[in-house]
This record gives sequence, structure tokens and C-alpha cells, in this order.
Amino acid sequence: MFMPGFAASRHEESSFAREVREHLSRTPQRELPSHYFYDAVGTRLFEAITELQEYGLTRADERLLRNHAVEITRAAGPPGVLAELGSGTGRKTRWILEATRAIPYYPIDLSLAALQECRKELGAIAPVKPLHSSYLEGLESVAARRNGNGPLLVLFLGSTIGNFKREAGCDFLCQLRRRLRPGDSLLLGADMIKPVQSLLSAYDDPTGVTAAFNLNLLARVNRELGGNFDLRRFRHEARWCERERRIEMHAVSLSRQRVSVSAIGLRFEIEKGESIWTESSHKYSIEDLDCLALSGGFAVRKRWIDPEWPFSETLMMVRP
Ligand code: AVI
Repeated sequence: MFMPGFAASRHEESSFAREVREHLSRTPQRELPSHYFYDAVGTRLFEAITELQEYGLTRADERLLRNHAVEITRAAGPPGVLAELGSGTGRKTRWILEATRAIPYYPIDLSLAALQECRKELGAIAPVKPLHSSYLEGLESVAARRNGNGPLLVLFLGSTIGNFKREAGCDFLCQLRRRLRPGDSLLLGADMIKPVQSLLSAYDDPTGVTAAFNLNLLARVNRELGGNFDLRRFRHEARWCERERRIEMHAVSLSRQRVSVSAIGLRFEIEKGESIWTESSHKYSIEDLDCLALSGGFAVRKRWIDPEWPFSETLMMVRP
């Protein structure tokens, strides 16, 4: 019996396959999308990165939230509902939840394991309502369920905004704003511009954890899409791009070689010294952040900056 849709769904390409083909085919600069770093191995490696002495970003984010949670929540309204985009296990959010009075908390993430852990860890402090979805879809669900619970505070921490191209980041904020109401707010964590040498060490640590994190993306293509990347013939490189004020991570080919990715029917040759661009981490000035808030439809209410590792939490209110 012919079952409509069956054949199509069997051959339907995953978004990973589609995006890998599209990005790896780009010329003259081949790319891979950085949001695919986080498979089980990549997630562990990223956790290890956050512990590195050279990578001060996560500790600075946590310090600010721990030291200023009460001020943050007071300045935000106080909020009646909390949502977090890309919550992971919600480790950093504990202090914000403790500073509010058991308001509903909607962690939004694509990792089911992280959401389960989040509910286990924070369920005693507040009603945790995990949403397994993308950022904007998750936020839409929150908007549909918030009832008359008072202002919504959205957390977007960890400088994930830095992994968006600048224009895409601005566009993302506009889309976020459209799902909010006047009185709602956004707490945006962003890594700030700092001396280039400390940034280069943060993204190319001497223990090689970031190198493993970067090359694991090639390994993931091998594992999931039948790629034949020879990881020994690529090296990790972190570059500072002054014009765009960002760190770029590349996987640089150590020799001329042929690559094939069987599941997506892709074959290409890569020259010695040619690279695959895997990630951008944009860094911000105060002016950049003010401009981002304004063009996204927000007004900056208050900002906290870590003195040890320049990192900022900017609280912005929805502009009517
Ligand atoms: C998740 N994101 C904010 C990290 C960053 O710093 O851009 C990912 C990362 N890449 C290399 N090290 C950490």
C-alpha cells in the first residue's frame, strides 16, 4: 500500500546534512556552522573550556549574576515570569531564581538531558517548566502560557549573541522583541573587547582543549554523515579580525587533500593552508551594545561589567 509521505520522510535530509553541504560548498572560504559543535563530545569539551584559566568568559558571567542578582531582578520590574534561551542545566540562573519569589521559570534548550538536569537542580527553588525547542519557538510558547503573571524577564547569557554575525544578532533581537510586551525585559550577557593576546589564548589554549572542540566538528561530520576528514591533517587556528572585532576559529589543512562526505554526496579538494571557518565570537564595546539594544527595539536600563574579565550583563527594557 502506498503511504503518502513515507518515502519522502525516509529520504528527508536532516538540517545538519543540508547545512553542512551548503556551508562546506562555499567558495573561496569553506565553512561549517558553529551551532553543530554541541553533540555529546562537543558539549563535554565546551564544559572543559569553561574551566580553563585562559577562558575567563563563563566565570565572569557567573560572578556578575551571583553578585548582582538582587539588583538585576529589582531593576527588571521585578519579573513575574523568567525564560532562558539556551539554558543548558540552568547553573547560572540559580542566583536569579533565588532573588525572585518562586516565579515560573521556562528554560529553553535543544538538549533534553540538560533540561532534565535543570529541573532536578532548580525545581526546589521555583516551578521549572522546560521547553525542548529552538529559542524563538520556545519564547512563543512562553508568551502563549504566561497568563497574567506579570513582566517577563528573558535571559540570554554566556555571550551566545557573539556567535551570531552582527547583523543577524540585531535581527534576532528584533524577532525576540516582537514576542514581548512593554514592561518585559532582556538580560543580555556579552563578552567585551579586550587585549588581543588574552583573547587568542582563550580561544587557543595551551592544553589543546579548544583545538579538540574545534576539530570535533569535523569528527562529527565523519561520524554522522560518512565524512573522511583525516583529523591529523588539520590544525586548529584562532584569528583576531580587527575589522569585525571578532575571534574566528578555523580548521586549517596541513596538506593538499581530498575530502568526501558520502551521505550528502559531496567531494572536494582542499589545498595546504586553506581553512574551514567554523566559528566567530564577536566582542562588544559599550557603544556596540547600546546600538544593538536600540536597533532591536529595547532601551538600556542598567549594565554590570566584571572588572576581572571584561564581560557585561545589559538589562534592556522593551520600548513601546
Ligand atoms: C558558546 N560561545 C559563547 C563560546 C564562545 O566563546 O564563543 C563558544 C566557544 N568557542 C570556543 N571556545 C568557546
